Amino acid sequence: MKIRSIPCLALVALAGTAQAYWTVTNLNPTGAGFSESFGVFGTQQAGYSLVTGSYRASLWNSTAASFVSLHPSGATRSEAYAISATQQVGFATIGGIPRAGLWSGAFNTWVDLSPFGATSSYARAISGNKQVGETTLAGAQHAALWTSTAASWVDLHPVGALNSVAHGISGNQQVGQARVSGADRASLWNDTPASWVNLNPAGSDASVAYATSGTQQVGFAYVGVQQHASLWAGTALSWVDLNPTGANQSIAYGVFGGYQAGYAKFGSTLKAGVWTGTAGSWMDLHAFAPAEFSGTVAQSVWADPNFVYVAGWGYNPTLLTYHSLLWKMQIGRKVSGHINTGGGRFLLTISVQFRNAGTQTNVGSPVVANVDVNGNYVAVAPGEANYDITVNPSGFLRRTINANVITGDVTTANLNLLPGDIVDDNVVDLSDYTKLVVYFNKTSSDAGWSTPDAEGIRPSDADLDGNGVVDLTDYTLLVTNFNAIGDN
Ligand SMILES: [Ca+2]
Ligand SMILES: [Ca+2]
Ligand SMILES: [Ca+2]
Repeated sequence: MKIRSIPCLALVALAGTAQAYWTVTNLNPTGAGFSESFGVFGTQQAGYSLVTGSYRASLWNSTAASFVSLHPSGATRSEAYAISATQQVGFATIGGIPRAGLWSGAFNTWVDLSPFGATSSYARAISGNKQVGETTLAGAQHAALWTSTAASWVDLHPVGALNSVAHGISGNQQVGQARVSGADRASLWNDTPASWVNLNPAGSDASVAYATSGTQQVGFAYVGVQQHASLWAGTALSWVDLNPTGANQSIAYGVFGGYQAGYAKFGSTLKAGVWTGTAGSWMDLHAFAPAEFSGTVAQSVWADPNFVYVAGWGYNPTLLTYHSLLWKMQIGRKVSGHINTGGGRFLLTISVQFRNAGTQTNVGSPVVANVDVNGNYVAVAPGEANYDITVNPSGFLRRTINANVITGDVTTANLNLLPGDIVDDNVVDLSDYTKLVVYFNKTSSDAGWSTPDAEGIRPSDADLDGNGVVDLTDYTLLVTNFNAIGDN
């Protein structure tokens, strides 16, 4: 993406009940006042960060600590809008003029793409060795196409348009907007001004296309007075309204591999989301963002056979800042549910082993799943088959349940765990009791709290409820489950 409207954001209470299979990473570099991501490709993200008083084009590799400044020498401001393989595009303001530019992963690789005489230019998307954006010459904003040098500049401006901008590119196809007959029209080109196609849906007052990938283009079109996220397949007639039920505004900024990314506004709350081709496919990504963000927007999407990556930003109303965010989802059938620890210690992660159903034959390695604050976990299955899943956390008896993902995800794989197995042999018996007695009244501030004894048992293992002391509560848990045997 590309055009950023400063939205009206409001506080919102997060639902917190969604299945947490998207992980979210805050990419804001340490010390940065603001940051946003506009592009994602592979594990890398492009955007900007406000660092030491200036906007700096930024490159990340999926963590805040990986931040690299692309800010060229002599620039007063720079932003990166898109990334493809090892290259990034955006602009840098040098000599008072915003100049379209191209990087190859470092600030000193900057290539100035601005045509001679342009009063401003911006590169907004990249595909292979081609870049698109816009230039302003003699006061007129024109869609632009480059092949990695300023001299390669091609003016894509359609005949008769007042102004035009190219926002996206995929291979030989460019998308954007052209102002025709007084309104912006979502636009499609194939490398030349004469190839211009008007994507504006019949009856819509205005529209913009922000991205293209393969045969799909996305953006928005006005439906009445509302902006609706939109999907096209090369023609105005192919237009699909992606606006989710209940949303009063939406825009799609990114498309890749059948996924569309953007936001929908519910009431006054902006929610990042992803679609797969229809309004009904809307997936709310806002629900997975940290609660500090009252609003979120997705700007770009990329996918490989294993993961879907979405880059964007969140607004923090307490700090009044925007932070660059990365959402990531592992592709595959998912098994999810609630972990009930039966009064035992809270588990931050759980190691889930998939087996062929009804057997003890493992399928693949254990999957380590995070457990959210509500005790919910999600594990991605190794395939689409009838599995059992088995877990055996330290201090608990083994639990094994069926999880058949042949026809779809399983969302009710609740794991009811029994604590008390201090000596980890899958039965709660006298040896566990003996250890509890030995370590009774030990606390986490005692020396040796986490030191294994001759049998490999630590005092902390006897702290069954994890509150930092071995006491009567732990004893009661053990007694409650005395003689219980774990699953196979
Ligand atoms: Ca165990
Ligand atoms: Ca035991
Ligand atoms: Ca305890």
